[in-house]
Amino acid sequence: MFKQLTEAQLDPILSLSIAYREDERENKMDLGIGVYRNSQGETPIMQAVQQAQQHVLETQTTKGYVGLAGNEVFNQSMMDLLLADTSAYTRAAAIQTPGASGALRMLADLMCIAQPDTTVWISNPSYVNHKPVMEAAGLKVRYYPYFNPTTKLVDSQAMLAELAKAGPKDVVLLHGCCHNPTGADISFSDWQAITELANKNGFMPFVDIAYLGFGDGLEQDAAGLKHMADNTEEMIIATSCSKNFGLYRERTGAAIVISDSLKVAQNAKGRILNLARSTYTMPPDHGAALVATILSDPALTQVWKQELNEMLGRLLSLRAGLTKAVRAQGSDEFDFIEQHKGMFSVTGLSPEQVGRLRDEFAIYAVGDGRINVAGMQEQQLDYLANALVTVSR
Ligand code: PLP
Ligand code: TYF
Repeated sequence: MFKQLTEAQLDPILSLSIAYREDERENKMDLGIGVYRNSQGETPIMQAVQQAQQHVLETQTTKGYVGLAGNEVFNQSMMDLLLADTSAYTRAAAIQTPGASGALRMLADLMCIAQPDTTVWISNPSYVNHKPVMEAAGLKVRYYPYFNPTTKLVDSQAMLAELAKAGPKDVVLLHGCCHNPTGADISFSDWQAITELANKNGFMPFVDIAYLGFGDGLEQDAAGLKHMADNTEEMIIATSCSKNFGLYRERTGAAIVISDSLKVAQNAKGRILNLARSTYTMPPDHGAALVATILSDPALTQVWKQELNEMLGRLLSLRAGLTKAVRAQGSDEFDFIEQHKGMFSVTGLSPEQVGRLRDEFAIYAVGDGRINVAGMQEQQLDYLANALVTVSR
C-alpha cells in the first residue's frame, strides 16, 4: 500500500530547526522557528504557568475525560480576552482545540459543511500552514496583496482594492496582530475599512490571532478584531496560547464562532464538536487547565500580564537595538524592523542571501527572509547587523 507514496514534503521552518541543532559553530543564531526566547536564549516555563501547574497538581483528582469542547472555563476565558465589551460577546461560542492549528482546521471543516464552495482569501504572504490547512479541508484559496517589498509595510491600497472584489461566498483570513511572517500589521483604519467591505459585499472575516500581547499589549492587540466583531454579523476566530502563555507543546488554543444570535453560534459549536469527534475527539487538557487557572485568579492573572509585558518589552528593545546596530554600520536599510510588530520581520533578503547568512555567519533565517526577533541576544546584535549589511550589499 505505501510503496507507491511520493516522497513526503518537509516543513520548511521545522526542518530549519533540525539543521540549526546540527550546526556546531559556536556563534550560531537561530532566527528561524517562531518560539520566544529570553536573553539567555531559553524558552522557560512562565512563572504564572508554574504556579498554575502547582495548583493543578494539588487539586486535580482525576484524569477522566473532560468532553468534546474541552475546558469550558478556558473557553469562556478566551472569549473574555478577545471579545469583552463587544456586542459579539453575547452571540459567540468557543471550543477548545489542539492549538490554533486545530482551530484553523476545525473552522475550515465547518465552512466546508456550511458552504462547500467557499474561497478563503489569504494575505500574500501568510503563515506557512494557512494554505495547506484550508486546502486539506477542501476549500479553495486565493491570495490578496499585502506586503509592499519596497517599504516592508502593508500595501493598504492594493489590499483594500482586491478585498473589494470578495463576495458572499468568500472568507477573508486576517492576522489579528503580529503578522506572520512579515511583522507588518494592518492599521486600525484598515480594520474599519475591511469591516465596511464585509458588510457591504457579504464576505465573512476569519481572524487568526496567535500573538496576542506581543504587538502593542493585550488591549491594543485585540482592538481591530474587537471593532470587527462588534460591527459584523458573522465572524470566526482561531486563537493560540502557544506564545503568550508559552504553552507550545501543550497544544492549547480555541475556535470561536460569532453569529447574529447565540442560538446560531451554539449550533455551529455543536457542529464543530461533531467534527472534532471524527478527527481527534477531545483536545489535550493540561494547557487549557493551566490557562483557566491563571485567568480565573486575579493575582495569577497579574503575574501573567507582567511576564507577558516583559516579553513584549524585550522584543521592542531588540527591534530598537538591531536598527541602531545596523545604522552604526552606515545603513538605514533595515529601519523598518522597528516599525514591525511581534516576533517576526520579513527582511527582504533573497533565498540566496539567507543562504549566505547561514553559510558565512551561522545565522539561521527562514528562506523567505523572515527573522525571529526573539531569537536574538543583545550581545549578538552588532554581529547580526554586520551580517545583514554584508549579505545585502
Ligand atoms: N497561526 C499563526 C499565525 C501562527 O503563527 C501559528 C504558529 O505558531 C499558529 C497559528 C499555530 O499555533 P498553535 O501552536 O497554537 O497551533
Ligand atoms: O511560524 C512559526 O515559526 C510558528 C511555529 O508547521 C510553527 O508559527 C512553524 C511551522 C509549523 C508549525 C508551527
